[in-house]
Amino acid sequence: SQTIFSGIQPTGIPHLGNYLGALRKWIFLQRDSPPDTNLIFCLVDLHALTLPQAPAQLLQWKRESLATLLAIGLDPGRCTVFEQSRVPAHTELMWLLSCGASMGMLNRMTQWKSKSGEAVKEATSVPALKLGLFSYPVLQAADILVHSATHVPVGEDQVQHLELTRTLAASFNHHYGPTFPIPQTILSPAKRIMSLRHPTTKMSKSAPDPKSRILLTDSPSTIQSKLASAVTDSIGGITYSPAERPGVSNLIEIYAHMSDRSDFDAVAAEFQDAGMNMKGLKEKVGEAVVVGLEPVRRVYERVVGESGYLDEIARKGAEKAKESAEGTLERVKRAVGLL
Ligand code: AQP
Repeated sequence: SQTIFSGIQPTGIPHLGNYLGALRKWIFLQRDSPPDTNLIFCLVDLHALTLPQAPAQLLQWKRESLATLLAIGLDPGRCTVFEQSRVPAHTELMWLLSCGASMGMLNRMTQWKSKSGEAVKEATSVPALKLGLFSYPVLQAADILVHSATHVPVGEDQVQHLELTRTLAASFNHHYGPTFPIPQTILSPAKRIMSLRHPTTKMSKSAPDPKSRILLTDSPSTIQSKLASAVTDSIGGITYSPAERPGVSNLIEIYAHMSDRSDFDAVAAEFQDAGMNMKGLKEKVGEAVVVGLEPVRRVYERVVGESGYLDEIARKGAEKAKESAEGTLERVKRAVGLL
C-alpha cells in the first residue's frame, strides 16, 4: 500500500500558493486514494524555528495552521494530522541521516542560498549562519522517510529537497540494506503561484508585504483589494505569457486553477475576446477566489476558537504519527548497529 506524506510550516496562515500548490492536492488525495493508502500530513513546527520566531506568535500560528488544515477539508479520522515536534522519531532519524549527508550537497540547496541571503555570500558573516537552516533539508528527509512515505505532494520550490531525500534514502539503503522506499514527488498543476506584488518571485508567507499574498482566511473585500493592487503591466490586451507578462499570467493561472481549468491560453483568449481590461480581469479573478475560499473561511472561523477540539486533534494525531514513525526508526537503529 502507498503512504502519502506532506508538511507545511506554521509560519503564518497558509496562502493561495500553499493551497493551489500543495494543500488542495492533499484534499484530492484524501478523496481519491484507495482506502488502504496512509495519508499523513504534518505541521512542521521544528522547521519553522530555522528562522527567528517569537514564541507567542509561533504558538498562535500553529493553532491557526491546524484550524486551516481542518477548514480546507482534511479529515483527522481518515488522515494522520499532527505536529512534528510531538514525534521525537523525526529528529532522531534526522541525526542518523545527518551522519551520511554531505555538506556539499546541502550547500547547493537553493532555499538555503536564498534564505541565508547575503550572509552566505560573505565569508565574514559566517558566524551569523545557523546550522538549523543549513540542515533543514535533512530534517525534511527524516520527516518523509520516518513514515516510509512512497509519495510526497509539494510545490515546485520543494522539488530539490525531495531529490536530496531520495539521494539520502538510496545511499542509506546501499550501505545498510533496503530500509526506505524511495519516495516520489507529486507536483500539482499549480507548481508555483507568484507574488501579487513581485510576480517574478513566488507567493510566500514570509514576504514583508501582506498584499503580496492572499490568505485562505481573507474576507471577500480583502481578497478583492489585494487583487486590485496586484502588479500587472501596461501592455494592451490580455495574453498568457509568463516570461513577458508575469503579473497578468499569474492572475490568469490563479483564475484557471480556481475554476478547474488547465488551458491558460484559452482562458486568456476568452478574456481578450470579451474585451476585458486589467481592472475587469482582477475583479473576475477575485470573484473566482472569493467563491473558492468562502467554504474554507466559514469552517476556519468556526474551529479556530475551539481550543479544546484543536488540542484533542493534535494529541490524537501525535499518537497515530508516533505509531507510524517508531517502527521505521527501530528498523533503522537495527540496520546501523544501535540495537
Ligand atoms: N507560491 C507557491 N506556489 C505553489 N506552491 C507553493 N508552496 C509554497 N509556496 C508556493 C508549497 O506549499 C507547501 C507548504 O510550504 P511551506 O509552508 O512548508 O514552506 P515554503 O515552501 O517555504 O512556503 P512559504 O509560503 O514561502 O513559507 P515561508 O515564507 O515561511 O518560507 C509546500 O509544498 C510548498 O512547495
